[in-house]
Amino acid sequence: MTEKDAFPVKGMDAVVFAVGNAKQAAHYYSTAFGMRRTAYSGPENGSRETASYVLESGGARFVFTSVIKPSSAHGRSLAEHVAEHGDGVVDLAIEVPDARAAYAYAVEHGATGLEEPYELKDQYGTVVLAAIATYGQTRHTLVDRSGYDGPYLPGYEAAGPLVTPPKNRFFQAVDHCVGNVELGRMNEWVDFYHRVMGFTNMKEFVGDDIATEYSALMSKVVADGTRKVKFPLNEPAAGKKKSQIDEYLEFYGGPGVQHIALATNDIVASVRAMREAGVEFLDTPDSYYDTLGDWAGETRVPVDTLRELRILADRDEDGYLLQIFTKPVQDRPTVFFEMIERHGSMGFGKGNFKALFEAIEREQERRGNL
Ligand code: TYF
Ligand code: FE
Repeated sequence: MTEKDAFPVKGMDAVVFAVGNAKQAAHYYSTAFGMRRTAYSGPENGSRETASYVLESGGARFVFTSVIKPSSAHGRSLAEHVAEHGDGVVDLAIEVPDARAAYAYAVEHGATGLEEPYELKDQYGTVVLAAIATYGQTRHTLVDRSGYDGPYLPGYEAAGPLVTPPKNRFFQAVDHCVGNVELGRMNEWVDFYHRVMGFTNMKEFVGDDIATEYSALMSKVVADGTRKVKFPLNEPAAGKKKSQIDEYLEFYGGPGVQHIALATNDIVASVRAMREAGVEFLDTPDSYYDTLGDWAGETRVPVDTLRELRILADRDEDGYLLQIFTKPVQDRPTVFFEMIERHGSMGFGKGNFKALFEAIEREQERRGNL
């Protein structure tokens, strides 16, 4: 970290989803992703307009909100978000030590302010929040919860798990959150995070060499100084086939969050449990595993187990990682998840792009979108 970080962040605060039916989404993420509900806000405790379920897995926090009966601009805009984009991410909320300072810095450096700094208070204390716009209709709420000791935010009540949680959690943190933006606009958004949040590039990027060979995407990764918040940004690349990013943009109705990567300590146990619970993962051809050992080398998991579960492996000069991608988790071919187990590598699985993108294209073809 530099001596004086212009835009200090503590980490991801929450990934907030607007969905058609938060009650059922919360159940899915409880059973299929092993998450436990920790807080709730709805008509039973004074929120007439929206119902929100807060689910956690270690340090990762997801919030699922749906509109019960729109009665304010807030409710109408949430309902519109779901109508336009389907279930999706409305907010990548970032925890900061000082939300007022963070907001002032961001707006001074060109961010669009959506919510001026404001306070929420209840018996557990005070939270300071502010919000700025990012790509599409996605926002970053800046959250200072240092003066608060409650279940999530003032207005929420503590609530227990919806199902018996698994003995071992499936993941313990959000590793990175990926945005898809329009053709030709990736660099603008990279600049946005540099300017507005003082983020810097991580070394992994996917240029047009890879993009055209695999007909997929171009990608750069920005991160805060401590590398706790990592945001890859994709734009479509024109190749032989329709880019997977174009398919997303078409069905999401514009830019938005493409995937959330979840850090796990035991990808084998987690993927087994998630498969058993009905989560669908992208398939990888057997041939991938025939040569995997030659270039990825030894990992803690035998190749036969990686093959059985269709887990990918990649290695760079710092170490290796194991990863796997779910299929889209709603009917629209939009948002999906990644499970990632890192052993030294700070990369994003570049060595797997060919196998991965071919798998994604097989799915695109099945949907008739290629
Ligand atoms: O976050 C990343 O950049 C990696 C690579 O559709 C990736 O997970 C990029 C695009 C994609 C799936 C994975
Ligand atoms: Fe990823």
